[in-house]
Amino acid sequence: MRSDEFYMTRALAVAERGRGRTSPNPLVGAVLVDAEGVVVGSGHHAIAGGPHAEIVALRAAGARARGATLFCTLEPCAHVGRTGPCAPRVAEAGVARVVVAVQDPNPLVSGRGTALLRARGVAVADGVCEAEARAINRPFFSVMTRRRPFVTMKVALSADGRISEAPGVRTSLTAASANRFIHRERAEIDAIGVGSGTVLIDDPRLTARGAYRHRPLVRVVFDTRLRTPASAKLFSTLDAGPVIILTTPEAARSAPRRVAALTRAGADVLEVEPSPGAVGMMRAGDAGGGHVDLAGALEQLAVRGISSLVVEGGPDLHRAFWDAGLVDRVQIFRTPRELGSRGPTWLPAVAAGNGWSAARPRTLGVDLLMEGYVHRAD
Ligand code: AOF
Ligand code: ZN
Repeated sequence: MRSDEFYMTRALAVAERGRGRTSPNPLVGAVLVDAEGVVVGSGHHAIAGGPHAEIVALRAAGARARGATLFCTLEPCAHVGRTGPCAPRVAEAGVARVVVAVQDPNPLVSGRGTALLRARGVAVADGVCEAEARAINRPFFSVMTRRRPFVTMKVALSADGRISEAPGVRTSLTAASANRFIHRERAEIDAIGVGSGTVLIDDPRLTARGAYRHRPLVRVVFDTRLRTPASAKLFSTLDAGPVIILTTPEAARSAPRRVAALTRAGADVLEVEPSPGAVGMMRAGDAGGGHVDLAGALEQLAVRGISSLVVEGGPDLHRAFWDAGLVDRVQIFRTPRELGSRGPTWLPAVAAGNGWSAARPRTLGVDLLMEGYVHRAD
């Protein structure tokens, strides 16, 4: 038999087969290995609500599970949800030892799965490849421990650090290769967010094109002033996924006809009550209309099953998310084009790399992707 890390790495690769299909549930992989080190069964969680990875692996192994070691990228569950619980099934199958990468952050499980296994006489080791196991499930951990989606802030910048030719002018910067990458990512995330300014200027569809997407993609407009027009392209692509307009109770009260028009167009208009002392108020600028409490908005999105959100802009929305400390990952697409001094710049400190760690840049055709995680204590 090889090292625990060797088989766990394999289980992590197996878990990846579910990518894009399991949300809001986690990616999970399981591998059963006999005393000689032969893999006798493996399985992954293929779709939310479907059988858990451990059960798929146990079924594949049949009687050969007896005396085997189970490598599991997430602690086996101990609760009855849509399926489960898995931990008793693992014990009943005669598995001798269970190696777990990371404890399940789900409060229904968290520690109970491994405790149950130990109580039934199964040897348990945990923390094997823990960092990797957390990394494949950042959205799931985010929702379970912080009750909000994992947030990526994405932007395209010109060589001279501008976001457009001039304020309010639609400017597309990235070339074909980066665009393919962006659409592949869109195929995996749960939701895309933009400010109402971006809808007015760009009229984007915010769909995943040229990449297979398994589920509807939720499009979210942060719209304090209810400026989104009912004629927006977002509403002609409702078959790609629902559109949520996040606004304030105040704006909804003062513009009932706009709410009605947006609802008729197919929007789900969601009023976010500003919580006392809320962080992440998005200012509506000089036109008035109050604030959207971003933290409260994210909580509402999590309740709707959204575990990952990519915030595409514009700069006011980016600034509000950043200042509220609600960004987890930064993605900057650097393009070779120069836009000149009429073009607005983007959060200068973030563009300079403050507050986050950029990994080695990745080349995507003529463009460069700088991506990294935000420094945070939690
Ligand atoms: C999964 N797949 O392979 C494992 C999970 O909604 P349920 O009943 O499927 O339960 C989901 C919970 O089960 C999930 O939050 C996690 O805590 C635990 N483990 N879930 O979807 C799996 N092993
Ligand atoms: Zn389970």
